[in-house]
Amino acid sequence: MASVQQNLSVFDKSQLPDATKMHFGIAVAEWNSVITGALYQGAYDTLISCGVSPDQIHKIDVPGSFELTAGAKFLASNYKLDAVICLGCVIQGETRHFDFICQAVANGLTNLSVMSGLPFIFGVLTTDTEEQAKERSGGKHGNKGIEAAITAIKMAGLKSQKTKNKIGFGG
Ligand code: DLZ
Repeated sequence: MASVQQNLSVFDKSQLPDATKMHFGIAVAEWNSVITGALYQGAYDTLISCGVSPDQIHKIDVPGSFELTAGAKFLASNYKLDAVICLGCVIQGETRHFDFICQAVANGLTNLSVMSGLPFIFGVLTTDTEEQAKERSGGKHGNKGIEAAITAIKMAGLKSQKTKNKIGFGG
């Protein structure tokens, strides 16, 4: 329902977990690079504004959104991270590429999250037009890169909460 949707691009830092000791990976797709560059800037600036220092942020570029899963796994395997943010932009074309790419990256990141216990954040725009993508990467609908960074901090915070309270599937 539209009325209950939250625009996380506008956020209250005081409501977020302390991110100052967290480490993040960011995988960025090169396809539609103007859009994904804006998503990256939004995510990076948000992490910095929440007290994360540049050396706690590890970026990798991958050719397209389809490669985000492999890029994210590479980051998680090579750095000690609290969450991995994956940024891409898939624009509907005339062929079924769109469906295959979106499905693959959504499933890939879900599998990585479930298997590893590390949050892998789906910051992929899936739009009909370039205009819609622009509106969501610093336009009238905010910047989904900012939202992906906030989600990463929240999910990483859950992890430390769990560790503190020793909760888990086993009780
Ligand atoms: C091939 C392709 C197409 C048609 N469209 C997009 C797109 O809109 N956004 C995107 O991130 N990547 C696209 N790609 C590239 C694929 O993600 C992938 O890089 C190639 O299929 C090679 O595996």
